[in-house]
Amino acid sequence: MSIVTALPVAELTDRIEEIFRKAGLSIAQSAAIARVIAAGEQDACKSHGIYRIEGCLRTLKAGKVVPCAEPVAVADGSAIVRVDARQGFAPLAFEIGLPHLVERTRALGLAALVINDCTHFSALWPEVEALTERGLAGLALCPSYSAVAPAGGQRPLFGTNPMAFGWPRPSGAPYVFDFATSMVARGEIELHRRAGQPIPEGWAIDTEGAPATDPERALAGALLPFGGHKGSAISTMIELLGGPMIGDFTSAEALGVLGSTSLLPRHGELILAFDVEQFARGRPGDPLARAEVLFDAILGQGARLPSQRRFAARARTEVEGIPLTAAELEQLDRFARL
Ligand code: NDP
Ligand code: PYC
Repeated sequence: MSIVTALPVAELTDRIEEIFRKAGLSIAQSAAIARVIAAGEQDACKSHGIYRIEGCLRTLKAGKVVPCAEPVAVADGSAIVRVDARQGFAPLAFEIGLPHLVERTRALGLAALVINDCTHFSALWPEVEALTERGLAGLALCPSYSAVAPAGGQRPLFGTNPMAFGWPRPSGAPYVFDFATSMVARGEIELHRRAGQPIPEGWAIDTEGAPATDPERALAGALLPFGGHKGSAISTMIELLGGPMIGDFTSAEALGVLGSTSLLPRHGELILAFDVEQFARGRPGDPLARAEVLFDAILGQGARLPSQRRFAARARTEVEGIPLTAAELEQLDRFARL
């Protein structure tokens, strides 16, 4: 990858926001989207950085997402906060629901944010990190659209169904993991296709059920769940909690409504938040201090914590700017001219 320039985070964020403003999104929608896409680039998460702009614009052009949607939050004093995204993109809906979720969690110890009718295209760590920044633990999940075969099956059924978890730490970066429940995110396979590179065996199968290393054949066939039947079951759980339980689409239903895998799907998202101190109240030991013992033990074996790579990239890009190739810069310029 030949890097030609490094853009300051704020400049990249402004450029992305401008692209979405020009495409007809409201200021609030554009700004929220720009923040998550720039954050993806800042953390060197290429499968959910500026690469995603094209899919968002395509989905917009196809009329599958409402550009100026104004999400509405309903917090009725219960543990469940609901945000109707009104068929807009997810980032603004989350930002609107977040203060309510935090307030409910501090009041009750445990609360949930249900987002309905949103197009979610980004990584999930921004959601759980927003909670850890406020001293809470969090779990976020959402279906997507059918792209992954169940373990033992051969046809797409589950989405790539991501799940992220965050735990606040007394100092420094939180403990966060965030992954698709397929072997990799579909975006990763799309990036291989774009680069003309094969994918490792074990990520996907072709339409005949044979191992696929050609990204084109993999995308036409099915991705595989991570961890065999275990990943398959976790993915099923995400379908259930992030679909029927919150009155929203399963991945199969989302694909049925969308009718194409070239656009971004509309579905729901579930975010659970935990006030760790309240859960541990009356029990021996400080839960956050005890967690540090666990993290130290992981690191003590020479293993790394999830998100360490991301946080290192974040620290680096804050100082050096976000490295972009000539092709990426050209793409940003092209989108700005649309
Ligand atoms: P990866 O497999 O790249 O990474 C998964 C997680 O594992 C990250 O937290 C990563 O940390 C961590 N990790 C990787 N290697 C190690 C290691 N050796 N030791 C410890 N931890 C490690 O992610 P995926 O391809 O599965 O997913 C990428 C993104 O795609 C996610 O952000 C996900 O939310 C997003 N996605 C979004 C969807 C949507 O519908 N919106 C659908 C599917 C995926 P680190 O980042 O530091 O390497
Ligand atoms: O990379 O699998 C993926 C994905 C689906 C929706 C957003 N990202």
